[in-house]
Amino acid sequence: MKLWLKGLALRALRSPWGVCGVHGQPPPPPAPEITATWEAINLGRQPVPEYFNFAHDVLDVWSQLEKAGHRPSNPAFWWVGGTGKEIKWSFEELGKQSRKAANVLESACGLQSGDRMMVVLPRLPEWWLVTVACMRAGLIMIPGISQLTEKDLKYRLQASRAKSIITSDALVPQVDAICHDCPSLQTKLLVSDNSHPGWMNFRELLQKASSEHNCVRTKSQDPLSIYFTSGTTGNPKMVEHSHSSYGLGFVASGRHWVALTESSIFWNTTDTGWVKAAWTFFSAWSNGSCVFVHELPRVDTKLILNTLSRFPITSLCCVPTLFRLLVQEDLTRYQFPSLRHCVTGGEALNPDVRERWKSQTGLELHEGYGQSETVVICANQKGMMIKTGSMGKAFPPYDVQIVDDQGNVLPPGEEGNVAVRIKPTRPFCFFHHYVDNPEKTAASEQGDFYITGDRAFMDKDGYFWFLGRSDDVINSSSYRIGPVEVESALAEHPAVLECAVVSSPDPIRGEVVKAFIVLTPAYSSHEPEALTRELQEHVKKTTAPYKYPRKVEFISELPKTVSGKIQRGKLRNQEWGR
Ligand SMILES: *[C@@H]1O[C@H](CO)[C@@H](O)[C@H](O)[C@H]1NC(C)=O
Ligand SMILES: *[C@@H]1O[C@H](CO)[C@@H](O)[C@H](O)[C@H]1NC(C)=O
Ligand SMILES: CC(=O)N[C@H]1CO[C@H](CO)[C@@H](O)[C@@H]1O
Repeated sequence: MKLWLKGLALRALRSPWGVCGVHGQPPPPPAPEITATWEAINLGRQPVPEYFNFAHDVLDVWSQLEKAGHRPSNPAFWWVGGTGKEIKWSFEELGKQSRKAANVLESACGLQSGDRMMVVLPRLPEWWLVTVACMRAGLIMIPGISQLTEKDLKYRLQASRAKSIITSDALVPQVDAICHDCPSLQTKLLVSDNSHPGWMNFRELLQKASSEHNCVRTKSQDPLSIYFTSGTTGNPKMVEHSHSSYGLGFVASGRHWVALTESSIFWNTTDTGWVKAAWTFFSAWSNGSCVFVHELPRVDTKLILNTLSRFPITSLCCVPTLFRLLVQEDLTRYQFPSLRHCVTGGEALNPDVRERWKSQTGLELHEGYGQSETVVICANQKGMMIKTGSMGKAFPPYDVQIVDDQGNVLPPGEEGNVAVRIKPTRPFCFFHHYVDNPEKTAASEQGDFYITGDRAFMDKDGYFWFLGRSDDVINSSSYRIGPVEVESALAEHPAVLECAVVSSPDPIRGEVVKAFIVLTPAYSSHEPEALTRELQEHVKKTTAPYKYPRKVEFISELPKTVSGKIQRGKLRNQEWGR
């Protein structure tokens, strides 16, 4: 029996029971005792162990706890397909399947610890298996969305020098078209019931693979994953996270923001390719919760609401734009008998959405904030007083401040950069660096802080108020206007289904506020000029008058990312003819 966890200094895990639960050994310590240690590490109260691997040190531990009856009979993973087919795995089954998957990656694909692998799959159970298998085999996983174009794929494969890619039918033609230009790519794995020449069939290989596998012994700081994150200029950057940053960085937020317990069933509707998809299972599985997934072939509000009422889902996370669509439905026609706790993040939550969700379901919406480079750094924790429109307070152990461009801390009420203190000690849950890009890494730091690139202010009670990405803030006659405030004001008007606010050129003021608005059906045939004036007056009354949109355009749909976030940059470029 390997005692890798020696370095963890965990009384619980250092017991002879260890992590392997050998027959005849004393019973494992109670689960909360073990998870409390993980939380203590997350909070910086205990040192990060030298070696850490989430598959081995968390999932396999839960497998043992489950066997010992220290966990309710919930599945660990519950998948519902578009046709209604269901898959449920216990931690033990997840362990077995992911060990087989690790053997496929090592034997059939010849991948070795430290190799990089691109994983581009829709919400199929294999995504979770391959993710865990990469940890077991020590492979560095590079997630991507299924909507990637040939150009995107080529850039990502070349920049990352990935040795293998696993994807589904949809992307086969694109990969085949560019793989000759990607010399590092040695194997292509397909998750499908069909076969394609030049591709290995993952499902067939998985069936035949052995379920015996020795987890690679990874150091806490070894790379776990690389995420491509797009800025507004230049090529996407590669954000590298380590085994401990993600594996131990979500314990506390899972407990206190998502309020998960071992009997929770947590559904996060966001796409797997979206960079932070893994957040969900790190927070859920570290507390022994169940990860619920619906294949959701398309965004369908009725399907989402039906799923919430049919399945015993206790905890829900959707992006704010999706909650905005859900509250347009008549929610009184549905009952969500198990739902207890709802969270949101990824973009700003407009106050009216929170109020409408709450009045119709009786449930609070807890907003959290973080980015691909970090973990959750601000949140409205369970039980905290929520101020409508604020993204909550700094989440422990992070020292989040508003700083100027030189890294000086600004007083409450002043707008500045959202920043996290990284000196003298860089929080271990932060990204390591931008791969192959030391200039970018250096540019993200100012003084003692990591600069997120978002603008906000903090009030005297320590609550943060998001204004927008730095590039999204509008500078009109030297007045600084955050798009989010204007959007939230507009959103309160019954004519507005969705909206996005960006800067638009103006000969006198340099820039002015422009609103792109999608109307609710009841208003879609209103006279546009009268409606524009009505909306402008509404904003002047709701927020400071200088923020009103001088330009308004009604459109049928807003540009969005696959994860449903509004792409203001696209609209802004269109305005400025870029
Ligand atoms: C839900 O998933 C999205 C992206 O996949 C992620 O950004 C978000 O943090 C997740 N939410 C939680 C509570 O884990
Ligand atoms: C805002 O625009 C004015 C000119 O209209 C300029 O002088 C000022 O530097 C700009 N401020 C910022 C923060 O870009
Ligand atoms: C098994 C376990 O550790 N459960 C914990 C999950 O998180 C809650 C807090 O949200 C703890 O109270 C439980 O002990």
